[in-house]
Amino acid sequence: TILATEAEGVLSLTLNRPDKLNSFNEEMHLALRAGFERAHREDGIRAVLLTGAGRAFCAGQDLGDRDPSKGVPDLGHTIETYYNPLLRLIRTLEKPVICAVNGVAAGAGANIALACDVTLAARSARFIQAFAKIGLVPDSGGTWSLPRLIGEARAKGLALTAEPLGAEKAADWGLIWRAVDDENLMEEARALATMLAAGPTLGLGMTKRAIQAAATNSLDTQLDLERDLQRIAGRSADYAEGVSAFLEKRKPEFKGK
Ligand code: LHQ
Repeated sequence: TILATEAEGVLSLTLNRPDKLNSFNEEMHLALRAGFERAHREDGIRAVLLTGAGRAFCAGQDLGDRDPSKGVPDLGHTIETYYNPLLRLIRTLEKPVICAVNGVAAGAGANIALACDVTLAARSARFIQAFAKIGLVPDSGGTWSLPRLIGEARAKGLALTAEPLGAEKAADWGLIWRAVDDENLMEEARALATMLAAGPTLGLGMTKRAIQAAATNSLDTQLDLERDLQRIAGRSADYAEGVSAFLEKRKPEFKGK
């Protein structure tokens, strides 16, 4: 249910249940989690690229997976067991996570894409906060990320109406990094992931951490955090290499250390 390949420091994870629009069942959840756990564990992995197989990115939870004979489901348990650990793994990974939204991203699928660090989308892709259509509340961090990324008015508009938002508009609004012509999406996403994986990934990881911390920190706390992280970055081999390469007018060779 997940295709995992590694090349040039990039772990590519592809959601692979195309006939179900890559919606999540338990097996896919566990496989995707294992992929992100591997990215946490292995130093050789310096960036992750997440995408979907077929015409969709991800249609959220597999709604056909529910067995009505088992009575009223406890969705809180599903969230606690599967979605929240995944979201925490993505956000706490101190390596860039690039998402290539190749087609429709609905429900939890949309919000997982928004939790990634740099999200590109094919021009034909759409983001749908589908929850409202079935009586649910946005999950996978959507109620946190949407207002932060696009403001409360647009967040509520999307979440209450479940109106699809095209990739172009998503980029204009600041929901994602960039909309890309369909035929160029994967090439651009791979180039970006490879470039970041060859970068000073210790510094990039701390940059991710700092920007995320800003959502809840005061300016004073944030200035202290920047001081502490810069102290660490300043002692890194990558900083020494970056400055040497600059002065010697050559390309730096970063090791992520
Ligand atoms: C699907 C799905 C799907 C199963 C398409 N499941 N089969 C967390 C905790 C616990 C429980 C609940 O949820 C959550 C979080 C969530 O993610 S809630 C939101 C769940 N997702 C949705 O409500 C989206 C449902 N899907 C759609 O609205 C449409 O399929 C979209 C807009 C994604 C795509 O529309 P189309 O391009 O027109 O494709 P389609 O609707 O024809 O779908 C193609 C096939 O995929 C179809 O099967 P079939 O056998 O008829 O070809 C769909 O039934 C199946 N499929 N999404 N989530």
